[in-house]
Amino acid sequence: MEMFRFCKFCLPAVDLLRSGMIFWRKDKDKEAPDAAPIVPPVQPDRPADREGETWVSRLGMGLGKSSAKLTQGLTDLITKKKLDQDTLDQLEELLITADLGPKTAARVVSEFAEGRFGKDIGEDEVKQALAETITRILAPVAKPLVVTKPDSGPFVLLVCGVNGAGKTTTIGKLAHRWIRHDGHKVMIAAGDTFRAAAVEQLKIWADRAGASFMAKDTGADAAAVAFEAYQQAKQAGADILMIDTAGRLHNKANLMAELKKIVRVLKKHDDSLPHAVLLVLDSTTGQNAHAQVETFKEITNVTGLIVTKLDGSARGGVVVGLADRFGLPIHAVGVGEGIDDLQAFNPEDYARALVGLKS
Ligand SMILES: Nc1nc2c(ncn2[C@@H]2O[C@H](COP(=O)(O)OP(=O)(O)O)[C@@H](O)[C@H]2O)c(=O)[nH]1
Ligand SMILES: [Mg+2]
Repeated sequence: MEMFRFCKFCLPAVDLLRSGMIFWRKDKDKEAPDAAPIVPPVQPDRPADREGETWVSRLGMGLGKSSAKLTQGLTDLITKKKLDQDTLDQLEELLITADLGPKTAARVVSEFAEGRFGKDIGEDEVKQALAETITRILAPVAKPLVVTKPDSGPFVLLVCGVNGAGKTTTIGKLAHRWIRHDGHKVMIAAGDTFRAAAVEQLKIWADRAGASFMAKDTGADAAAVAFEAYQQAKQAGADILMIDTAGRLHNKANLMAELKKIVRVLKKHDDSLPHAVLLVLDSTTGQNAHAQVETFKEITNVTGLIVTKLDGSARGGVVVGLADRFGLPIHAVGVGEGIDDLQAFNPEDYARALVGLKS
């Protein structure tokens, strides 16, 4: 089977950053009734006050809340000249409160202490060293999403995550990237069939991005949507098919059954489907993101993560813990509600922003 690569995704993230191509770069009766779709206003051009902003500066501003805690803590902590056990213990606690989680905090502290114990240390040196250690943890998971279209049909991505994580928004951003920047033909399928508002919201994003859209009636079988969407996407010669899903985590049994059925039904078309299963995580949920990864890994073969809302999160440290614990690729990060606010994950920039260092 001949495959072709969407080569833009294979370029190193640094080149893409430089070139501006930053990206690769209810339970039924318990669910709230339909509300108006939550779709932020279109931003055709960036407002003037955002001109010249780089993603690092946006990330820095967002992570400012995370790093403020950490940097103030470091300033208070590094009062002694020599690095002793007491300082290391306090540093570990500080990293835990910065959402790295106990295991990762212990790892960071032990790597940091190596070769430095009993020696003179200054605040800036501590920040530099922490940034380097955190970069080492993040580097292996910073992997672009490589989309390879098989001859037999579109590349299929299943997008999962709990309600409110940012699935629908992320699908819109991905479609925009692939269509406007890379010229691909994209179809989006509304697998979150529970609420009419969810379908409507996805349709607005599809229109905005210029993607074709496939939906059935509210309450339709999500697996049937996926099955038919694949047929339609294939017929239409689409390069990429993205399938949105519901995220009713409080009814795990239903969620599990629904996602498993979508996968099973897709495999009737082709055993290699879906080609990627993206788990979207809201960074503001902090340590709860760990439980979400565990749950979705149990349900389905998660192939990569997209972490959202890093533009305003005080809990950016959670990304380090996730990388350390699960080792799942982090394909991109969400840094805003706009269509362009999806960026490649750069480990060094992230680590430096987190500890409050300018890039
Ligand atoms: N600030 C910010 N808001 C986001 C981001 N991604 C999504 N959102 C917002 O989070 C809310 C839930 O997003 P939605 O895509 O509907 O989540 P879904 O339930 O998983 O489909 C919406 O108000 C989005 O605008 C992000 O990266 N940054
Ligand atoms: Mg949604």
